[in-house]
Amino acid sequence: MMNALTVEDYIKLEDTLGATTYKPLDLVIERAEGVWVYDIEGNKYLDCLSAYSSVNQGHCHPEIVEALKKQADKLTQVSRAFRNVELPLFFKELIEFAGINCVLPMNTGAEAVETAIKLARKWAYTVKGIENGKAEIIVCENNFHGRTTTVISFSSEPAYKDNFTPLTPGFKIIPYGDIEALKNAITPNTCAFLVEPIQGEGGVVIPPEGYIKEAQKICKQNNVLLMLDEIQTGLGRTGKQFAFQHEDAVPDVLIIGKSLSGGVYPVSAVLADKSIMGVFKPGEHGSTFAGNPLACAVARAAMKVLLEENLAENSAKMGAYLLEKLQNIKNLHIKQVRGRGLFIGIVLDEPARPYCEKLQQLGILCKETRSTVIRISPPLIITKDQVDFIYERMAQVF
Ligand code: IF1
Repeated sequence: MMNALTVEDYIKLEDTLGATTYKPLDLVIERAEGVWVYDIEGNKYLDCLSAYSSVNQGHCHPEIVEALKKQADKLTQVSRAFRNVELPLFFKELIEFAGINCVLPMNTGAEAVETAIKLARKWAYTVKGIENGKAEIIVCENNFHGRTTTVISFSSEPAYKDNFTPLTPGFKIIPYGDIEALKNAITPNTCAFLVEPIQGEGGVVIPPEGYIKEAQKICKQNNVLLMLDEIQTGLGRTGKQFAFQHEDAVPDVLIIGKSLSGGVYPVSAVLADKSIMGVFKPGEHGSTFAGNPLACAVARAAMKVLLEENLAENSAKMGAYLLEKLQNIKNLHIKQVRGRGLFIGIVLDEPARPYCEKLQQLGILCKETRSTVIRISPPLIITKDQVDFIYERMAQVF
């Protein structure tokens, strides 16, 4: 009988056999439930990353796992060459959930962003009347929309795009949160403005009040599609079902993923009014696993949990409570503590990694972003006592 593998054994295996595209904290997790994850040494941690906001409903939510198991015993995948019972029901429930009347299902967030880019370009040429090949999409500095080649083409982060040339043309980068810059960047060839309502990877950057509403107005005036990437901010994370609801601004194209499946299965989607989505004709876009019955069953359960457990509301309440407590921590290295709902960033004037490593020793898992920001985004099911658990350890470390 082989001896049980140690943490070092697992790390060595992973690092020698796998491509080194990550620098993870050195703990080996073997199970998780709710806000808690457990490593192979029996240590217990409160997850303040929520797998990059893909387990807003908490790890292994019983209702979502149950939906996966039941569907897995019945029908997992048939491709879109045929129809299935789950897909139209998923469409119906997602449209009711988001309030936008047409859905194109995909698998990962990046695929949904790519889909939105193709949608905007086809709309540019066949509806707006832009000369073919000339469509421009405006994006923001410090954006993060995924890792595929076209998407990294408009990243402002050298590490994400250097050495992956030649890049995809047709994108213009403007400063985030700057309405004048948006106005000045629009040309007759502009077909869309793609933006995160709050920049996640960029360091939980919250734009000035009214930015999205203003952007919507300018886009409407110039016949430009407002495309919101809510893959990370959506599904209750910022204290509303979608971050755009903080400003009563509705996007022309909404891009979601991550917690759309509660972290149980890759599910993403693009929503747009039929007058826009209608530009896609049969055979022009697709994906083997997109909209498969297993994905649909899981996503339906994940949305049901968000609604039944009022998780957006809990995110708003617990987020405000945690933000207020964190803002009272006195430490000369803390430049700012900002956030909306349970989407919080502690901005330091020095590397955040050592703080994350100290927090790990105290039973808190969080991840630095942009090297000096500690992102705090626990599952939205978190209780007041668990928020106190986070705060006490944060205060201890600082
Ligand atoms: C990694 C970041 C977070 C996203 C937004 C699209 C996507 C993401 C706003 C693409 C994905 C993930 C990707 C993951 C780490 C994580 C991340 F640090 F990279 F930026 F969350 F902040 N739009 N974000 O946040 O969705 O294709 O991954 O399903 O690549 O390391 P995906």
